[in-house]
Amino acid sequence: MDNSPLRVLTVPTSPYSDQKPGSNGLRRKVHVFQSRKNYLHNFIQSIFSSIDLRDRQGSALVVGGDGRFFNQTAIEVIVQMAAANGVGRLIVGHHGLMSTPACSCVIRKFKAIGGIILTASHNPAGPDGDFGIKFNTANGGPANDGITNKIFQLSRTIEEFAICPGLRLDLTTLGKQTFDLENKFKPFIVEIVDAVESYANLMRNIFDFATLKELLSGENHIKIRLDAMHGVVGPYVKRILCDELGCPDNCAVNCVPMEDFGGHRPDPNLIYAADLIDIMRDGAYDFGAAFDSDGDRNMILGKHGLFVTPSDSLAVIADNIFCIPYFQHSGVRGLARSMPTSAALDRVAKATKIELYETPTGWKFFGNLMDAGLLSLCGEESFGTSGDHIREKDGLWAVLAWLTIMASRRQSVEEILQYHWLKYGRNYFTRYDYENIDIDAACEMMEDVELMIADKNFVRQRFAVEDKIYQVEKADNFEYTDPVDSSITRNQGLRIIFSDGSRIIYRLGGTSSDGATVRIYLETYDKEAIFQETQVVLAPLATIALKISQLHHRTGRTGPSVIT
Ligand code: G16
Repeated sequence: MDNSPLRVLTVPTSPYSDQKPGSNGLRRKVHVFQSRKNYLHNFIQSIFSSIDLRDRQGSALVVGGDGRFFNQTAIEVIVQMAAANGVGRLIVGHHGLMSTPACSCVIRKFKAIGGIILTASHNPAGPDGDFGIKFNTANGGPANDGITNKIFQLSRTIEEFAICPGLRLDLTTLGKQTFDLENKFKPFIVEIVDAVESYANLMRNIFDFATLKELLSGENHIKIRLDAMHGVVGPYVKRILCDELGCPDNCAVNCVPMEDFGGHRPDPNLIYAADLIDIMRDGAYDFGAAFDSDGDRNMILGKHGLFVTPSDSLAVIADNIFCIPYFQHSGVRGLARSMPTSAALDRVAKATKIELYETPTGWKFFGNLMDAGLLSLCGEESFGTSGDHIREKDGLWAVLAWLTIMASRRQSVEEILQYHWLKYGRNYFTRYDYENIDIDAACEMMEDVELMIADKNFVRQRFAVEDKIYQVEKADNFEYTDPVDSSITRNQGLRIIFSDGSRIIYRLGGTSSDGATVRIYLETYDKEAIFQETQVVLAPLATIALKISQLHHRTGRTGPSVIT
């Protein structure tokens, strides 16, 4: 065996102009990473270069991914580049796998300077699918705009990258591996960790596992069904729900992570998790949930596949927050939702006199509030919910929160939801997604709508559909001033708010790798009529939204690709 120190090379490269991270990281088709020379290397070098060399040396960095196609290849490159870029120690998930919430947990546990998470989240995978790279900072949360802009600027001028091509890592064995590098005094250390155990430990300190065990496997236990959609969260579900809380093995399906997620899109919503809803329809299960590929998103279902909108789920957790032991100890400092998320949470905040924050879409905005001790629970309409135990959204945490509430209230999902609507009224909410739209057409639509709503006569304008009349009270392009550092984030979605509180919001999605995604968010509130059909209630607003935007006419589409 050759024990000579590994060589560190500096390799010349040419920059790309399109490595700007979106809502959460850089997401591109796999073939872009494979076919464009050094596309991966350039972005990874830009991440390392964005961290001061003194901060890199001697400190730890976490690496893991959702196991999708290209995960292993990328990890090999990242390890070789981390060694060459002076990173003191790497903490890598066993087999290269780590869910996004676990990564946040591990960054915080090891006091790392940050983490690189390989995932394109709910986007499809495989050789024809997507790959993605996220960079999280020392607080465990997604890098803020200042940092991602710096990475983007570096990627546009990069001339070389450093790599240690001879470094070979064994991802299958837990524990430390050390490597001697040429011209370096200290060895480079890689530690392969059991992220599932670190995460399970955190959950044991947040929830009362004895209560949950009674609910899930005691004498009068409920029946649940969890769909990991072949993403990375499967082993976490198995270890916590089955091994520890006593759920039967067959309650957790699609728990083996696969490179192509079994050919399905790992997106926990009414369209892509339709199998779970179908199976639950006959009433055999009391509770159901699905997760996305990296385990940060969740969809909550009650008996017969009753769908709990993420906005309602957040409001219900907020209203019952003291059922959760963690919050009994820590107290609740503040609640937050992203702007497009329904105002159901606002009603709970008002009633409980807890401060509420409305942030732009993207989990990174919550992190600042949490670090400043202002925020305890937050969520987004895009199936994200979490507390301040980490700095990411956390799918399995949301499931354990719901199960804790069910155990504490001794009620079903349906009873809990109905009680909530009776108490607060109901915020009907839906989202229309138009995927893979021509980028120019989408931008033109947004520009035209912005011009239209900026007209001083737009406010007070009335829109009538059948017997419904809506009068505009306010219209703007949402802008956020961070209460902690006063940074301003502009252009976060066009809002039309009517006098009865109903809203139409237009926003361009920031997570697609192909064309543009136009999202239209519709919301209306009813204090009394809480049992209506969401799509029926919101149909007039949808008509108005399409009339204002002329979206179908502009794009030739006849309807959304996904309705949530
Ligand atoms: C990411 C962010 C979320 C955000 C979502 C929005 O989700 O982490 O905070 O709500 O994007 O997506 P879009 O910009 O397409 O509407 P994920 O789960 O894809 O990382």
